[in-house]
Amino acid sequence: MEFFYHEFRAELRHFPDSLGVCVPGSLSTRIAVDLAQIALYSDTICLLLVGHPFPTKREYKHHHIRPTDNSMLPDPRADNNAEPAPTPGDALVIVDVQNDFLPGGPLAVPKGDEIILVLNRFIKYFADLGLPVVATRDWHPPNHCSFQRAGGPWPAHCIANSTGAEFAPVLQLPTDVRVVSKATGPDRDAYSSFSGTDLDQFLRSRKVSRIFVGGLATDYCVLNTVKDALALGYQVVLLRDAIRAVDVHPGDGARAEEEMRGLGAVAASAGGDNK
Ligand code: VGL
Ligand code: ZN
Repeated sequence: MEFFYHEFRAELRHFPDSLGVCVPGSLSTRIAVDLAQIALYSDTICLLLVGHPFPTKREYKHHHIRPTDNSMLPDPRADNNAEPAPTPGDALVIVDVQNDFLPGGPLAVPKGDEIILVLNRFIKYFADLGLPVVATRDWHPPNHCSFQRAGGPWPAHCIANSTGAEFAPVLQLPTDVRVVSKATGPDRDAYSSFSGTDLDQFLRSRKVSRIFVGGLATDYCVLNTVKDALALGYQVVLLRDAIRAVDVHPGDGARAEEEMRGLGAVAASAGGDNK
């Protein structure tokens, strides 16, 4: 049971009303997401994977789900831990939720897969209100300057049109999602989704003044996207449950969050009611 609730703690906190999805961190994401898609419809898969069917809402209520790391706790510094409700003028910006950045990929962000279901909830929320949903993607040529083989810091990742560059299959993007590709030329990297793209233009054309940001990775593309957004005059809501850090240096993610908040980003936790 311990194992079960550890594996499902994010889902249990965010989706007590829905069926669970199995994404055990120990499996490669490519396998896990396929299973997850099936598991959306089948308690049997949960049973096979974790030895226990997904609990019903009633069972959930009788258990105390304890978060195992601080990032899952409501942030006492936030004015209001429930996420601000999206309204006209808001857009959802999902940063680089691509296979190569997920567990099993060459540049895997630890626990990156945990954000997908949280993002799906936000996607539905925004789509139902007719508000813009943007998905950005790293979209590199094979000889991109950020790759180690070209003298850069990273293993090759997100090569344009490869499977690794595809959005996570479980991410339920709306049909009218605005896809923004970045760092598409060999000579420049772009950690910010505004860098060398038409994202600012698009948001302005849709009269957006505030963006809700989630995705990967907290300490690189999320950080730089948020910094540019604030500099461009957008308000930013940082979805703390929907970001994960690479943490090349331990604490990078926490420092990035601190920096974004210091610059004016409002941090919101979807799980503010968790005890
Ligand atoms: C990213 C490292 C290299 C990111 C992109 O999306 O955060 N990180 N390229
Ligand atoms: Zn990259």
